[in-house]
Order: sequence, then C-alpha cells, then structure tokens
Amino acid sequence: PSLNCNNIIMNGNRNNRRIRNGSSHISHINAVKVDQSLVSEDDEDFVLPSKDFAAQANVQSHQQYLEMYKRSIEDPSGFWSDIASEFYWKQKWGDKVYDENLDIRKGKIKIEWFKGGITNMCYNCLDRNIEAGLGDKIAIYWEGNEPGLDGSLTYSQLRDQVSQVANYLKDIGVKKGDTVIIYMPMLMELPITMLACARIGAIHSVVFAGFSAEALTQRIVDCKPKVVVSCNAVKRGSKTIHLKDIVDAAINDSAQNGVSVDVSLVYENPVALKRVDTKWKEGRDIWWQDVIPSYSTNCPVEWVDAEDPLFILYTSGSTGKPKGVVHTTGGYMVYTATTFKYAFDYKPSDIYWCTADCGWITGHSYITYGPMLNGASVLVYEGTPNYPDAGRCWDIVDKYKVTIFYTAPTLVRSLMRDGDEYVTRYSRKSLRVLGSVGEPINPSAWRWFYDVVGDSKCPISDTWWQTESGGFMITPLPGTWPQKPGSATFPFFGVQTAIVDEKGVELEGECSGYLCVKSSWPGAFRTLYGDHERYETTYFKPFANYYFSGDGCKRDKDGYYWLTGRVDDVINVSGHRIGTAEVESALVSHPKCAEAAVVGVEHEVKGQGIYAFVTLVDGVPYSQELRKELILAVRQQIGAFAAPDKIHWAPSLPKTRSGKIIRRVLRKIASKQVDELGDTSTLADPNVINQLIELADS
Ligand code: 6R9
Repeated sequence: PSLNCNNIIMNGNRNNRRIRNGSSHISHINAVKVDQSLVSEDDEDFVLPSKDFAAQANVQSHQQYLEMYKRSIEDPSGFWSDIASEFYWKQKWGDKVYDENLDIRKGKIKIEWFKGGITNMCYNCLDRNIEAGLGDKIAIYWEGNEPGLDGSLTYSQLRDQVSQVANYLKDIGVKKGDTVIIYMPMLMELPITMLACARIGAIHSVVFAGFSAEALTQRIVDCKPKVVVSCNAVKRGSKTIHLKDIVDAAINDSAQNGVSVDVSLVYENPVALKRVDTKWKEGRDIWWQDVIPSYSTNCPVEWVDAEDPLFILYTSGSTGKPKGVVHTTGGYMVYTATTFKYAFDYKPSDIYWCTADCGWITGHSYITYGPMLNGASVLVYEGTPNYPDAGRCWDIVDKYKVTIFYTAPTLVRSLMRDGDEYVTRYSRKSLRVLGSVGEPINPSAWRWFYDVVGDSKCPISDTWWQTESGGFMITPLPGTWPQKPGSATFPFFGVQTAIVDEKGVELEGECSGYLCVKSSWPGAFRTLYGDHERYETTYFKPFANYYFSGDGCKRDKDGYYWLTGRVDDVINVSGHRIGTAEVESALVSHPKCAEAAVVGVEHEVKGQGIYAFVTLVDGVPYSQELRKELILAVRQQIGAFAAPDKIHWAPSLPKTRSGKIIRRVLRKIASKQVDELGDTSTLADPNVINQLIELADS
C-alpha cells in the first residue's frame, strides 16, 4: 500500500531507537511509569483514578495488569484456554489452543484458535446465561427515536424471539454456512437476527442501514445471501428513511449482476411507514410480523467448530472494492467477552450503553456479542444523539441509570459545541465508566468528556481497535493506572504490539512509527471473504512477519501509546472508515468527471472531512449545479456519510512523470499549508500547483 508518512514524521523520528537482540516483548511495558505513588497530583500529563474506583476494579493495579499481561504473552495457550473454559463447549478443542503463521515468506498466512472445539455463539450468549439464573434479567432495553417509545426483553424472552427467527430461517432453507444479509436500523430485531443466524450456524453480514443501494448491491453480489432481512422504513431524528426502497433497488441490481435473492424478509415499522404504503413484490417479500410469531420459541442450536465463520463485515480499504472481513466463532467469542469485561470494568449490576450502530464492528463486538456473553443489560438506541435536542443522551442515561457509556469522539466534540448546559441539566450520577472509539480523541474533547459528562469521576477507556481485530487491542483498564488524555494507554492481554520503522524494524522505548502486531490474538480476523490473497498482501506483506494495522503510532517516555491516525488511503470521518478510492470511483462515474483525487482534511467535529479534487471532462464549465451532482453521485453510490465536504476544481492534478498522483501535495493544498508543499521537483508539470491554489475558493 502507499504509506503516508506525514503524521509519523510530524511526531519526530529523532527519538526512535531500535530494539536490540533478545529484547523482551514486555520490556517497554515493565518500564512504564504508572505506579500511582510515583505520579504527583500536579503532574499535568496524568489523570489519576480515584482510590474508591481502583479498590473495586476487576484489575486493581498496574502490578496486577503486568502479571496477567506477562502470562498472556509467555503462555498464551494457558492464559486463553483458562478463560475459554468458562464458556460452554460441546466438545473441547484439540491439542493446540492456537496455531498461526504470520510470516508470508514461510507460506500461507494462517490464524486458528481453539480449532476442533465445538460450540455455539448464541448458546453462550443466551442459553448459558439463562441456565446460570439470568433468565429474568433484562438483556436489551430499547429506546426509540421518539422520546417515550421504548421496550425491553429479558434473556429468556430474547431467546424465545431469537429461536422463532432461527426456526423461520431454517424453514426457508438457510443452513449452516449460508450467508444472510441484514440491513436494519437499530431495532431490537437487528441483534435478534444476528443471534438467530449464529444459532443455526448461518453467517450474517450486517450492512449499515446508511449505505446506499449500490453499496448494498456490491455486498449482496459478493456474499450471495439466501435472504435479506430488513425493515420497511425508519425515522432518524425528524427524517423518514425508506429502507425497503433501497433494498428493492439493490435486489434488482444484484439480479442484473447474476445474483438473485429469493426472499426479502421485511420488518414492519409502523411508526415510520404503514404496511399499506409500502411497495411490495408478492412471492419475494415477506412481512416479518406475518411469519415469525407463528414459529416455535424452541430452536435447538447448530453446533459449529470454533473456526467456522460467524460473520462477514465489509470495511473500506485502499482500493474501491470493500473488504469482507471474516470472523470465526470460538476465538472471537472468548476475545470480545474478555475485552468487554476488563476494558469497561464490567460488573453484573451495570447498565451498558454503546451509541454505535450494529452495522459497524463496534455494534457487533460491543452491543451484541461481548456484552451478552457477559450476561449484561444492554441499551439499544434507535435514534440520533441530538434529537429532539443535544441533551438526549443524558436524558437516556438518567432514564435507564446507565453506568457504562461508550461513544465516539465525533459525538463528544459535537455535544461539546452545543454547550455544557445540555449536559448539566441532567444528573448522570449513575455513570461510572466512559468509553471512546473510532478515532483518536483529542485531549480537549477528552477533558470535556471527563470533567463535564463524567463529573471528573469516571475513567475513560479510549479503546483502539479495528474491524479486523474483532476486539480492543490497546485500551486502558479503568481504575488500574493513571490516564493521559488522548492516549489509549497500553496493549490488552495477549496483544504484542510493535512499532516499526519504514523498513519493518521494531523500535524500542520512546518512538514513533507504524503500528503492527507480532503474533495472533483470539479475536483476529482469519481472511477476507473470497480473497485470502488480498488478506495476505494488505496486512502481512508491508512488514514481514507482522500484522500491519494501517495506523501510525507513537510511544512516549512513560510507555503510553498514542495513535496518530491512518497512514494508508483510508479516511476516518466521524469514526467511519472510508476509502479514498471508493469516493474517487463514485465521482468519476459521473459522465462529466474526468479524474478525481480524494484526501482527508482536519475537521473540527468529524475528525476528518472528505476533500475532493475533481478534473472535469474537456470543455465542461465549473458550476454549483455540477458540484451538487458530484456530491449526489457519492451519496448514491456509498451513502450520505461519505459525501465530500469540499469539491475543489482541478484543471489537472499534480503527478509524477510516471503519472502517479502526488497526494502529499494535495493534502497540503487541502489543509491550506501551501508554504509546506515540500519537494515538488518530481512533478511532471509544476504549474499545476499554482492553478490549484488559485482555484481553492472558487
Ligand atoms: C473499532 C473501529 C478502525 C480505525 C483504526 C484507527 C481508528 C479506532 C481508535 C482509532 C485512535 C482509537 N481508531 N479506534 N484511532 N484511537 N481509540 O473503529 O473499527 O471502523 O475498522 O476503524 O479507526 O485508525 O485503524 P474500524
């Protein structure tokens, strides 16, 4: 991949030191200054956990973390099999707890955990907890978009509903290993359908219901589902979105591409759209409410191998084609459960709320699976965080007495802009742990989240991880050590992070470079659906014998990790990953667009915004109208969340003599740092730059 070293160089390579022979993986962690007694109250870098919190925490000291971490690295088999034994296995795994090859030079990349172990994810989330006496505990609290509209399900009720859906799916011929696409808003039926698939060994692929028909088509064509499960419409804030129209269009387009979907199961959401007003195709379309309730609430589980796939989740990469990240059952189960428990200091009395959507990995691992494996009460919220006003989140926190609140920096920054009043008007006294995910959280947003939302008493778990990692990789363990605002702190158990230089040499101590991982962890993705070669070349080829995350990272003098953002062609907009190539291909699909180059620019609320340089076909004049059409093309092909913030007309693009677009220069122009363009001697035509600068505001 083309690596963008900007963010790394910014942080200075001068301090980089290379690891010498025989240096242990955990040496840098041992050297960390986290002993609370060594940190003085007025050391500005640190925020100390309260003694009360620490005293009740699942991991109470840095020493305890170190002991556990050390064992997890020195004896991964023992560490993880002890934890795995707490789950239900129909049959225990074979001799090897794990088997891996991360070195492409030695052959095929392979990661396996608990192979030969026979289990079921849904059984472990529901039946196991019910048998342990949690049948009457609330599994899901559901809060609708409109205040006042809500519901809940106990673990037993949830199993009944999951079983009905599972029985229906079996009845229409969905078998173990078949795929099911789920395109639904945040109704309880979304996690219900995920669990139903898991129960019968079907592979779900949830597509975020903000994706366009074309994006949905692309995914249908790639994974060829037996059925698409959706909903007729949803209200988000004050807008009504007709999801079924999008599904219909995608199913039609997929048929044109040779993939037919025979069954479209549609949940009727009368709050948004009545049945009679919904377009319908007899024979293919089935109302959820017409069939599901008639099925038995008893559905025996399909036992699967630990390495059988649980789901495919598409994510953006550096080419236009989304990558189907494949997670399997056993390792993912053990890993999401364990990370949830420790990173949020989970206790059975907690009420947990994660504001993500199940359409992203965060909703898979930390709304559905991780929490339910722990028997937690999870809040599922259908609406937007600022509807009807910017106080909605805290209204919900007070209503359900939420104790753990997990969200994204973009939401924190946007609520921060709306003012403290919306927060302080609510009590929020139930809160005890806060969490952040999706992008680096800037220290000022961190402080506001900590001081205003958490009343300076709730530790913040800034969790760094990825769709590919399945679960948290670098995260604080709340209450365990002093925090530094903006740092994700230290690696989780079993995670052997390495910061490497551009040659792939591991750096030691205080340094900055590319963030890699040296050996597998149970929650790691196993392949890209239908394209193992792309899996190997994208993630394991850039640095031999390492998994490469695509992120830049620095480690400070105290050993804390600071993520500095993507170093590949991926932009992170409001915590959503968008490939520059995807946006470019949507733009050039417009008949008047000859060429496009997309870069990320800093954005006050979204973290990064999308900035597109567009060259028009010869003779086509610039116009506001055309600008709108181009943005519309992106909305239609990807989704509204990927719409460019800026279209910059470009008579031509800066290229090398071999025709490669020089993105480094475009990034500087986009961020108005034109006096820092660097070496432009490789440009085929240096005049291009002046033209671009002149057109910046037109
Ligand atoms: C979970 C999720 C992954 C990319 C990742 C990184 C960024 C996520 C972060 C963070 C800094 C954090 N990222 N969490 N950067 N601090 N706490 O977001 O998965 O959608 O696959 O995105 O998001 O750049 O590489 P995904």
